[in-house]
Amino acid sequence: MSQSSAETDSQTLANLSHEDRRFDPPEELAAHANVTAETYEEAKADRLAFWAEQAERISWDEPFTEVLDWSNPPFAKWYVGGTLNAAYNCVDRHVEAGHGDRVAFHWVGEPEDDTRDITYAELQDEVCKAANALAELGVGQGDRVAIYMPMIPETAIAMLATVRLGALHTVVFGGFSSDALATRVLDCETKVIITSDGGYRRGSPAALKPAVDEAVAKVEGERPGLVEHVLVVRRTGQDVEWNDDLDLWWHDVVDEASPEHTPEMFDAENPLFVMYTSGSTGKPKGIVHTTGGYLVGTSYTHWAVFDLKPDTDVYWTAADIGWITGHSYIVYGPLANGATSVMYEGTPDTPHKGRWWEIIETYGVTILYCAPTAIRTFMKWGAEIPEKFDLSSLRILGSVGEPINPEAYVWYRETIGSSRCPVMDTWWQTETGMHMISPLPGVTSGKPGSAMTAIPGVSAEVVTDEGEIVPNGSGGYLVLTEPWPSMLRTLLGDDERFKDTYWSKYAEQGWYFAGDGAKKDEDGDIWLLGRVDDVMNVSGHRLSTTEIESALVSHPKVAEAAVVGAADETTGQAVCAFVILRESALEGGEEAPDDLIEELRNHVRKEIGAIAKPRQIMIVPELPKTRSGKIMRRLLKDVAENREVGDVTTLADSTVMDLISEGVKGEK
Ligand code: 6R9
Repeated sequence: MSQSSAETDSQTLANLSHEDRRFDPPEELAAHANVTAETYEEAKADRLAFWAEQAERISWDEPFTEVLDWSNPPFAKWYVGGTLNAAYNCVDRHVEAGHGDRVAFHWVGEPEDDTRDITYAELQDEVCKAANALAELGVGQGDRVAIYMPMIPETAIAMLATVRLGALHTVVFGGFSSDALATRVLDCETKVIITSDGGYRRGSPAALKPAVDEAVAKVEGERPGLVEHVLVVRRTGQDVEWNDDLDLWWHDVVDEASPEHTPEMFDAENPLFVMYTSGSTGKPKGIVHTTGGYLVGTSYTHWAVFDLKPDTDVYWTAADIGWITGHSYIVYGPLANGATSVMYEGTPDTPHKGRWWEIIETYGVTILYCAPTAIRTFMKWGAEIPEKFDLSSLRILGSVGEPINPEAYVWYRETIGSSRCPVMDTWWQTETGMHMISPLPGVTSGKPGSAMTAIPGVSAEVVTDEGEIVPNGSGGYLVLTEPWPSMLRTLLGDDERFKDTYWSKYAEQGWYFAGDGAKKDEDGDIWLLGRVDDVMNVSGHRLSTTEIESALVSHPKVAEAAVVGAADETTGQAVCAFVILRESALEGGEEAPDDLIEELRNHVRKEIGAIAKPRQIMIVPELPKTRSGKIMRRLLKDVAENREVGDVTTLADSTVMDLISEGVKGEK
């Protein structure tokens, strides 16, 4: 690291260490926690023995003979020789154990009173029927199935049916464009697409099938005959175009199929699914996960980090299945653990802004897991909305996707968690498959804004550019120093890019490069600072977008903030901030007065230092976000640098950029 960035790091670190709020685990929770402090020591003493022990939560047909084969790094093999079936582990075995009547999903459709409770026994029937239907369509081991669906039970059923056959799914977020779908179908070579006529969003049916038709036409142009069948679930009842050569109604083929299906057992390393994530450049990366290690990793972390008690907890990941969070913590982790979950189809403000809290009250949700972007939105709407509901069933809160700003953390804990529920800030990635850095609810004294330490069995470090481990109180890059069971195995069809992207920077040390900036505070706890490519360089000082955003969000009038570095003639880059005000701050009138902007600029100066004071602050109504709630700073940078806005295909809502560009033009 350069001299100047080191100085900036110590300056900002000094600022971070002003965060002296600490939240101890609730006594009652700690007394009965699934994981205690000793587990860290045990796992450290013998990491592989620890992961061998965790594998016992999974049902194996053939036992594995070796925990990890790392003879050809970075290509890992976990649970060598073991055989299992993922769907059997998530469904059938719970029925066999006498839990057939337990609810697997309390499904909540967006239209009010459109709900469905699905027990494990019912789920087993549905998955078996779908597996029989897919097998009939020619799907077998190694084949790929694309799933482009709203948040309905059939999405999880389709995933489980696919993997039951040893085939792979690639779930494409229903908000993505037909282009994004076509690219993934081509790259993944999927022979079947499972979709629906549409789903409910913001109070009305939103079509999905037309995007599939467009994607299929595009794919046909490049790879005629690649897609053999399109299976369509009827959800909204809206009209759809029908292609007799390809299209089949789910209810025609699945409902007719037999609910008996004997699962075949597959090798632990049989690929389970491909999930695409956007790289900073080039085409999306197809992250490949395999069966045994992924199931062990997701079920262990779901049990440990959320202290899951399957008999009594009602668990809710309020996220989309089209994001890795949905794969690991709506589908595989919770089902492998035999948990009862909520699955919600719609948006948080339909038909009213208290919808989430109403769901928690209705189902007695005990564990809530969501993204900081949602929390900041709720802060913007005001505490009086959740305060109208009974949230006393909640006992643990989770956060994922971005660093959670200390103010959002405290608001979440106090307003949603009645100052009682610990907040699990979970750092992980599509690539890691499972939680990697997180507090544990019965062990850790939480610090708002810090993801704390690697969980038992995981080894993370913060290192310099040159690969030196930084001392406490310093920043650098986050690396994972040992392999873990649910690690990605490769990028689909591109071993070289896999090695280059993750393993080449610290090839000598054999570390996995996560692409995130991080700091260790004086206690050695880890603070995530955002993607490395989001780091700005202002007059030679390296500044983190996350810290400036947190400083802005700590101002009482600010709900959300996104910071980018825009080209600047004198300073190289300059700090540009896009800010959404809280509803209460807008009450005085529509326009944001100049003195408010000045107040915010000075607030950042006071919180972090003069170097971080934004050159420009733009008040906007919305921010561009991906399906997982990550702000697409690249697009804001285009606005800040007065450029044509780039590719918006991975935005959850592609119209947002028009709103922002309009607003900003109006302001100048
Ligand atoms: C699960 C997920 C991965 C990137 C990751 C990091 C950011 C996720 C975070 C976090 C700070 C957390 N990220 N969780 N940053 N604190 N608790 O989000 O996967 O979509 O692949 O994104 O998200 O930058 O590198 P994915």
